[in-house]
Parts: sequence; structure tokens; C-alpha cells
Amino acid sequence: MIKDISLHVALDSRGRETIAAYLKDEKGNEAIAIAPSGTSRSGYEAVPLPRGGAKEAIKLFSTYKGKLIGMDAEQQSEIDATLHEIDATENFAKIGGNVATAISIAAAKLAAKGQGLELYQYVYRRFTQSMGIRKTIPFPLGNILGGGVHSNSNMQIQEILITNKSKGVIENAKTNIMLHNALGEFLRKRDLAIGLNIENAWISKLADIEAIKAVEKTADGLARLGFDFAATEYFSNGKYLFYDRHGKRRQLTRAEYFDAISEIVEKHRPVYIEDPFEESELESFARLTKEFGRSALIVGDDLYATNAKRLEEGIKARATNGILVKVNQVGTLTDTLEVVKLARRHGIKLVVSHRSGETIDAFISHLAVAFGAAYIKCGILGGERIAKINELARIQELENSTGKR
Ligand code: 2PG
Ligand code: MG
Repeated sequence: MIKDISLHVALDSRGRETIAAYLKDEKGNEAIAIAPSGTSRSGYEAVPLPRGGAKEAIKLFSTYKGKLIGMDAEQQSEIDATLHEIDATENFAKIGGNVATAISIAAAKLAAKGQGLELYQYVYRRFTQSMGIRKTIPFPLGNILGGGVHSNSNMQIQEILITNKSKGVIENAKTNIMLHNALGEFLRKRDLAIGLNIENAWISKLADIEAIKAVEKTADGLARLGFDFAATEYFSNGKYLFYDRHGKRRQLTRAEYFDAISEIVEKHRPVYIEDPFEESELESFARLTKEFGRSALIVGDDLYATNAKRLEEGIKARATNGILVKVNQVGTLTDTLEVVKLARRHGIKLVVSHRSGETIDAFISHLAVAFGAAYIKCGILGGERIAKINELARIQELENSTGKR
């Protein structure tokens, strides 16, 4: 039984305010969760904090928290429904999606503790096993060279990512780190390095195509490439500010841009393609998935915003074969589980993701395992990113030692 809830202002890795929720039960168990925050946010996402920011959100919530006290932490859907009821908007505009996320995840952690289980075991046994999901250790997917709104450089693509199939989480991570170091050296030697961005990916002077080539050369045979285009960020007035066939940066029509993307995919053969088009262009997603869906996971992030209604539309249009999952895009674990269930039913692969504004809370490592995710997108370096890797490695060891993988 939830005996006490206290909310606190916490800082994320960008130094911006977010929410930490501390929950206690009557047996003395405690659970803490801190909500991450995004920089390139979808128009379909929950509002992270209400006007007035974290302090205002906490003040507002304090008048309602009595509604949650006395509830059973295991009643996840009732707790999450109460959060929606208190908020009474479509997108948590009143109490803030980060308040909802922190409480919702902390409640699941508290319930897990009450049962003496790890969070991933609890989520799996209670929610996802019955969906026909098998718990899996996902492959880490890491941002090595950044552009877009994360970086403020010449590069339009938000993230060039790498992933490898070394055996074990620590070996996977070490390969990514080794390649991150190697790319840094490559860039520095040529005076092309600017620094590191908010996810600790390199920022360089290279524009997109040259940047892809640099990563390709570095990764050669050791890792496969992925891209998060976050294309909504460079789309305006019906056009994409991108490169044409001749490598010239200009405003491209949807048709010209589609050709440019196809060419990149054909040439560089990524295994992972996220948000190649702006977040309402379902038909282009569907066309790309039809052409390249066999060799690459084509994933909607801003496109779906971890929202079951959006995913349903995507499934109808056969838009993608993958979805990015970020709890704070939708605000609660229950809403997230709805997405997981729908994806599972339609053979859509899951990728559980961090945000650019993270903390050392590693709940996504647990969710990724319990959701049977193909990948966990959690960056390569930095304490808040490594926290996810370490937690995933610990889970892998637990699973290996109990032989229940
Ligand atoms: C993304 C994420 C994480 P943000 O677009 O996938 O890399 O960025 O958290 O800024 O939305
Ligand atoms: Mg994205």
C-alpha cells in the first residue's frame, strides 16, 4: 500500500529541471524514479512540465496526491488512470508528463520491491509474459556522431548510431566505446572535431554524407550503422532542408528528399533507420519500409510518440517495422504497455530508448528486457548512459545465473 509520495526537483544531464518521485509503502519499502527529458520532442508527446516548471508541477500535484495514497502499488493501471484523471488533459499538460512518468515508474519499482523482485522480473511476470513476449537482453545502440538540434553543427541527421553483435552487454559496450574513441582520433587528426554533444556523441565539422563516410570507415566490419534522422526538425513549409543528389544542401520537395534518403540507405546499408521523414508523412515511411524493411529496422519515434493510437494508424498504413519506446512521451507505464502489446500483436519490433536529457535512473534497462526489445538506444559514454549499460549487464548476469533466459 502506498503510504507516502514525495516529489522533488531533480536535474537531468543537460542541467535542466525534471521530477524525481519517492514512494514509500506501509512496510517501509521505498522506490525512487526520475523522469528523463527530450530535446527534439514530437508534437504528439506529453508535455513534460506545466508552465511554471518543476516547482509549480510539484506544488500543483501536492493538492492531489491524497488520491494515490492508500492505493496498492501493484494496481498499476488504477494508479495510472488516477494520474490521467487528476490531469484531465489529453497530454498531461496540467500536471506534466514527467510528474506522471516519475510516479508511474516509481509505483512499479515499489510493487517489485514488495514482491522481492527486480523491476524487469516484475514487469515481465505481471504484464508482458502474458502478451507472448520472451524476455531478452537487447543489443545496445549508441549515438557516435551527432547533428541536428542535439549538436548545432553542419549535420542535419541528429544521430549516426552504431551497434555490434559481440557476445555480452559489456563486450558490446566496449566495442562501441573503442569505436567512439577511434572516431574521435580520426576527427582530431584532421582538425574536424568540435566536441561532444548532449548525448556524448561527437560533434564534427563534417556535413552529413562525409560524416556517414567517416563513421563507416571507423566501424568497418566491427559495427553496423544506424541513423536517427529526426527529420521533423529540418522540415518546414512542406520541404526538407537536406542534400540533393549532387551533395548540395537546399530545400528539397518530399519526392526529392525521398530519393536522397533511398540513396543513403542503398549506399550505406544501415540496419536501423529512425524518423527518416517528418512525423506525419506515413506514406513515405510505408514506401521506405516496403523497399528496405527486410534489411533494416525502420522505426518511428517522433512519428508515434509511444502512443497506441498513433501506432495503430502506422500499422494500418504499414508505415514501419519498428517503434521507439520512451515512457515519458506518453506519461505512464500502462500507456506504454498498451503500445508494447499492440506492437507485439502486429510483429512490430521494439526499441527502448533514453532521452537526450537523462539521469542515472536505469529503469529503461529493465523495461527493455521485460518488453523483449531488439535494441536499447542508450548512448555510448557518460555516466547517465553507462548507467543503463551497467544495469543491463547486471540483469544479463542474473539471467545467466538463474538459467532463465
Ligand atoms: C531521440 C532522442 C534520444 P530526444 O530523438 O531519439 O536520442 O532525443 O530525447 O532529444 O528526443
Ligand atoms: Mg529520435
